[in-house]
Amino acid sequence: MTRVFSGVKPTGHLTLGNYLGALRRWAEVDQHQADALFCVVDLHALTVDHDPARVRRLSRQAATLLLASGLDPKRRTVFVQSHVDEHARLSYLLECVATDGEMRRMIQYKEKAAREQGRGGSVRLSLLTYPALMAADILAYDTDEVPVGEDQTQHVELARDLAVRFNHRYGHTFVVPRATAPKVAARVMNLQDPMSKMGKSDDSGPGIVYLLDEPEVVRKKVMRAVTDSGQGVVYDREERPGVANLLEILAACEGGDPEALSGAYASYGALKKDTAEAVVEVLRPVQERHRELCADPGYVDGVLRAGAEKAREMARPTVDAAYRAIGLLPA
Ligand code: AQP
Repeated sequence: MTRVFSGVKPTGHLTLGNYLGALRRWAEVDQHQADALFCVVDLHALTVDHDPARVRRLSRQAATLLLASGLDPKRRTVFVQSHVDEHARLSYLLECVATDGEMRRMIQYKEKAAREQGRGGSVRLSLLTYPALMAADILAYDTDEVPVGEDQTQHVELARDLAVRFNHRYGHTFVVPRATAPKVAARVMNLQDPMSKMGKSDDSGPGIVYLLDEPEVVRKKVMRAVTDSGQGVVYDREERPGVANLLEILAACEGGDPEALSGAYASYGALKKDTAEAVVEVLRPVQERHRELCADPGYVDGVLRAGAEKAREMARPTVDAAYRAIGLLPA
């Protein structure tokens, strides 16, 4: 059976981008077709300035939202990264295989480093090295497929390169993974700035739909989305990014094709109204389930404990094999 691994960072409240680009597909497709692990990758949240209490809160919220999105912990493994030591153990070995140059080429590093510097802050070393930790997250589980949004494909490519290099130098140890992206909504854009990704650690609130936004807030954000001054509803990602984004969101929510949908609308207003309602309807069951789960925090804790135990057992043999292969004396 195909092994799938994917994760979400507790760096902010989860967004519609996270849901359409990742969580929904994990719940509706991946967990049924594959032996899948889903992880709250909390160590990644420490790569930028953070408040410890907030990271703890967001980690629990992210785990709860994974379950609320439909991941079934009886069938698949849902856990928190820092509960399984194998990730950090393997990360160091992969740092010894990666090069400084390839880490510095990572787009997320360049963007986030520039953002930190722009705010007058300093750039943490872990922001540069975290793709090695992400590679460890993936490779520790003999992962075949990593379902991610478009923004993460470069990191999965790096994990592939590191696996191939390690296997070549030290003998076959890792499965070489590949990224898979959703057909639509692989990159949901910010409603106020359709040239930028809808990201959860972004500060521009009105352009970001959060999974836990009330229906009225969702409607307001979608109705105020930036479109453009062109005529008619046309699907063109380059020239009409705002309209294309709305069409993609609508298509992802209703299961259609953005280009075909564009023909059904004569005005931006009608498109926005239908998109807003479609988003509200997609989020409704997730929000209801989230409310139920919040009433029983012991259940979520139990799921995460059992998930970590299972994940540890799965990762240990591969990580131990990597320690032996690279030349470390067995304990
Ligand atoms: N806008 C998006 N469209 C489609 N997919 C997206 N994903 C994220 N944003 C979009 C996918 O969601 C999964 C989890 O994402 P993540 O937690 O690794 O990171 P993020 O949400 O991409 O992070 P932010 O908000 O940009 O800021 P940071 O990095 O600081 O948290 C991934 O599969 C991702 O592709």
